[in-house]
Order: sequence, then structure tokens, then C-alpha cells
Amino acid sequence: MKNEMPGNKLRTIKYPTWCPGCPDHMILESVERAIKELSREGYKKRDFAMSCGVGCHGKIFDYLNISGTYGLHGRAIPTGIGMKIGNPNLNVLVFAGDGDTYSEGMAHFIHACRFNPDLTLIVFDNQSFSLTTGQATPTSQQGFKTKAEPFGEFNTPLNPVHLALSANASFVARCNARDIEHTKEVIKNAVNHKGFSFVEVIQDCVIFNLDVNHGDKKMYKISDEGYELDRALRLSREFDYNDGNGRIPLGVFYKKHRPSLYEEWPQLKKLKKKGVSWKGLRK
Ligand SMILES: Cc1ncc(C[n+]2csc(CCOP(=O)(O)OP(=O)(O)O)c2C)c(N)n1
Repeated sequence: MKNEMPGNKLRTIKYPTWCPGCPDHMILESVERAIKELSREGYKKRDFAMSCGVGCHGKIFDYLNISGTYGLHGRAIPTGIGMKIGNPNLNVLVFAGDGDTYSEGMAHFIHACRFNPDLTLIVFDNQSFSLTTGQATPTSQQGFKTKAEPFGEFNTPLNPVHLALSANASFVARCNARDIEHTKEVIKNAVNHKGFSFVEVIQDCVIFNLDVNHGDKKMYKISDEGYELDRALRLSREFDYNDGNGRIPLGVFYKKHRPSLYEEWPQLKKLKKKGVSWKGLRK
């Protein structure tokens, strides 16, 4: 049980210890607004649950007043899938970092795209392992100088949006953390999607990776129509996570319903039919 902030049921009394100006504050605000609006549309606050990775992003566990677990680094996705299997009526939000998801947790990410469990993954992508003082992650730009790589990162960055599309994810989106309202809208859209929804939120790290901050100027919003895979793949290639060239498309790249883990597996179907829920547990 967390201590609720007076006047705001979605916040705990904990004061955020993220650095001043860190876009993580803005992602928290977007998530809060999304849950508030979804609650007005019929979702219940008690049916939201979160699974968090380890890193700066994971601190959202302390500030957002919903139930869940603070997981292991790289293991937020399987923990979230477990929560959903235990109680299929939960709306599970998985909060993870870029290091968390695309380095330690990469296998889980790819297979979640394939398995299509009905949950929402929100990646705080600051292109750096920030909590451990800024080492390069798979999305760091080439040339990124860190204490561990003083001559600069030489590997080419991974493009998670392109990867998710190639791995058959049923919902793929990218947002800018600084655009709170747009991120809120995309998160609402992701929660409403029945299946695995992947929301990549790009941000800078105001202490360790300021270079990616300059990307704001290059960002633009894509239209909300026609979610064809070819268009999504083409758009995903516009930004390669390196600094410099190209524009950065934001919005929902791809959305297509296909049977989720629950609809595919007879054992899970049965569980869902039983109507397992918090309500049931209280009886
Ligand atoms: C298996 C494992 N490897 C490494 C660590 C050390 N570790 C803790 S937090 C962290 C950095 C997290 O980076 P990221 O996931 O990008 O999140 P951020 O801090 O940038 O939000 C690392 C490497 C760990 N706790 N567990």
C-alpha cells in the first residue's frame, strides 16, 4: 500500500528525485494524465498495474500510485507478462529504460513482439545507461563519449522501432517526452490496443547525454491514418538514432489487431473465462 498524495490519487507522497529538468518528470505527467482520462472512459484505477525495470526510469514506481513491482534490470517485460497471466483483467504497464530493454532485456522484447501479450511497454529512451552514470546503450549515437568509452561509441545504434516492426509487434509508436499531451494521447491509444503495444519515448539525459536533446527541432508528427506495414517500415528508417541527418517521425507507426497471447493459448483462455480479478480475490 502506498501513501497517496492529498488531492491527487495517482501520486504518492514521495518527492521525485530525478534531476531537475529531466524529461522523466514529463513522462510521469503524461502517464498520470492518460490514466486519469482512461478512468473517465470506464477503466478502473485499481485495475492498472505496473512492472518497472531498474534505472532512473524505474523510480516511477515510487511516484505513481498504482500497484505493481519494481523488477530486475532487463526483466520488466516477463514480470509484466506474469502479472497479466495471474490476473488477466489487469491493464499492465511496463516501464523500462533503453539499456534495460534493448541490452539486458533484448530477448524478452523481441519475443513479446512475437507473443503479443496484452500489455503496454513504455520505454524511457535517453540513449544512455543513466543511473550508472552514462555508459552507452544499444541506442546511443556513434561518437558518444563516456567514461567507459573515452574515444566514443563506435557501434551503430539499434533502431528499436524498426526492430519491433520486423518482430511482428501489433502496435508500435514513438513519442517525444517533452510533448506531454501527445505522449498522453499515444499512451491512451496503446492501452486501448488489445495486444502488445510498444511506446518508445525518446528523451535526452540532461546530465549524461545532452547531444540527443538537439533532436527536438527535427521531430514531426505522422498522420493517424493508414497503418500499413510498408509505410511504418519506411517511416522507421527516417531516423537511425544517430545525431545529424534525417527527421524524426513521432506518433503511431503501426497498429493491427491480431490474436493476443490469451486468445491463442487454450489454458489462458480458460483462466480469462474464470474471470480472475481483484474483485474475485476479495470474495
Ligand atoms: C543484470 C544487471 N546488470 C546491470 C545492472 C546495473 N544497472 C543498474 S541500473 C543500470 C542502468 C539503467 O539504464 P537504463 O535501463 O537505460 O535506464 P536509465 O537509468 O537510463 O533510466 C545498470 C546498468 C543491474 N542492476 N542488473
